[in-house]
Amino acid sequence: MSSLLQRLALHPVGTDLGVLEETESDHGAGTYGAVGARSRSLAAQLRGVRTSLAGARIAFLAPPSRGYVDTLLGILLAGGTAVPLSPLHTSAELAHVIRVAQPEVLITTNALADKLEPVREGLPVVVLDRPRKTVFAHDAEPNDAAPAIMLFTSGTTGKPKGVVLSHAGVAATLGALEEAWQWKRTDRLLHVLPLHHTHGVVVALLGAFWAGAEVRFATFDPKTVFERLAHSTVMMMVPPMVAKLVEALEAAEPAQRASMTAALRSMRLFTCGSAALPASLHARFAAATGHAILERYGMTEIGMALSNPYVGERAPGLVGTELPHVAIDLCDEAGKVLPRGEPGELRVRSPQMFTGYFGDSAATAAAFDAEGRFQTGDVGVRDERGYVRLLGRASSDILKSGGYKISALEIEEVLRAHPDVGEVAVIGTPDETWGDIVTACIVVRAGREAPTLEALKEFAAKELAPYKLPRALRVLSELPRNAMGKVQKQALRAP
Ligand code: MLC
Ligand code: AMP
Repeated sequence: MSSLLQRLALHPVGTDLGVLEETESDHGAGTYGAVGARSRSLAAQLRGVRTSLAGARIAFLAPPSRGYVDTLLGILLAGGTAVPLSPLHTSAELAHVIRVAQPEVLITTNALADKLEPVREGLPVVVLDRPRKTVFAHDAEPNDAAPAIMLFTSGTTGKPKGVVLSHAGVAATLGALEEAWQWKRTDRLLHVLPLHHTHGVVVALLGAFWAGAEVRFATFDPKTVFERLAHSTVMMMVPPMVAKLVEALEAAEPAQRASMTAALRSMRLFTCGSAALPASLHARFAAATGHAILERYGMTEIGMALSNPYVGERAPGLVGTELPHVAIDLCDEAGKVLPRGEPGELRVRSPQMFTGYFGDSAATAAAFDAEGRFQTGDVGVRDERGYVRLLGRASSDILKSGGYKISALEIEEVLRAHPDVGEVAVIGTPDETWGDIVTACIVVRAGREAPTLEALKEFAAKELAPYKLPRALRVLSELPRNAMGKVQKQALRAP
């Protein structure tokens, strides 16, 4: 059995509860034992659908819930590769993931079954809340090298690619974070992140399970968060969440504010990552709550790489130093390691490293340099203590908005089909709260009128998840191009 499964299966059966849904408070059905039993029953059923699941991808669409957790763990126990799908995604996006991942089976809930129907392509669908035939089977024995999870993240080349993480890779991430952040079985995680990206799935959810801690899901909104924090010890955020919590605190009347901050007394750790947390926001959060946020840096492909210390200075605007067993060089374009203080690209070696982009060995090979280091495309600089400050990304085609990585090219491809759009370039306009604001720069098609932002959004919403839609529109007479005809995005981004 892989070290990941051994660790997840270790928790005593009666350990209080794996997972609570937003509306639930009954603990009985949520012990690790109960989650384990339901996962094993699902795993057995999956092996009834297809005898050998070793290496098979199993895609699943479920809201943050026990059903999600049972399914994720069930797939891992059955020896399959879990491919989480997002309820935020359109049919076109789900179809893309299914086309790339080539799953053998789909799993969903009654409520979401209709969403999968148009994209299921004749694949068998297991519906979680319908009665199932129990099939007896032994646990499969995935080893450490076996693929565990496939997560989709945008490449510079357009549509998202499937990042494959092995059991060993995931276990390395969870082990490093347990050590660095002092995860304990007594922790209670308030989980507010989406469950189709590494932050929500690996760092937060599996991070808690690795420690045998409790997880409570909630939809992110400040009111709910302050209510739930009173029962929590750990919360993980992306920068816009920090901004919204700070705004809510600063806007509250003194008495109300006192009760909001009193709710934070049980908290031992707030972390933030996935996008840059402005130093000013770090300071405002600390002033309003007394908590210094621990900012860390990672990437789907490499896992978690840099972190501010749990004990020691959590420096605003910096992402800290290497997590255990991670090695990072700051390099020039040729891969030469630069002296401390000079900005360079972060290149990474890590036991957490992904095993490849599924079905795309050329992209996998291109992601590593001649020394075998993963090229992140992120540029940073180290201070005298070794803490890294991130300065931006090498590519203008990769945006980070709301903590989501977004491919400008994927949005351009969709907008180009709008009848009023002649040419289009999508850029990120810097914003304190959102990181990048997705901005469509268009040249109107000859003989047509300029579309409104709303019209473009409505058009694009048929193909793209809400978080990828343009939030700003600039209508230009032409796009700046170089002699080769390539659009100069840096020129468009200049104020
Ligand atoms: C929302 N709004 C935005 C926006 N999203 N404005 C600009 N840019 C955006 N991206 C604004 C709009 O005004 C919108 O109104 C209003 O907010 C409410 O929209 P919403 O859709 O209800 O927002 P909300 O659901 O609250 O979403 C915010 C969020 C979400 C922070 C909860 O973005 C989120 O969950 N982000 C997490 C992403 C994540 O997990 N990334 C991890 C990747 S892994 P209107 O009128 O426009 O609708 C990774 C590796 C690592 O990166 O290191 O972790
Ligand atoms: P993803 O492809 O969704 O895994 O996103 C990974 C990217 O998120 C990294 O390459 C960085 O650009 C960005 N990122 C993650 N954490 C931070 C952080 N703390 N500060 C700035 N950028 C970050």
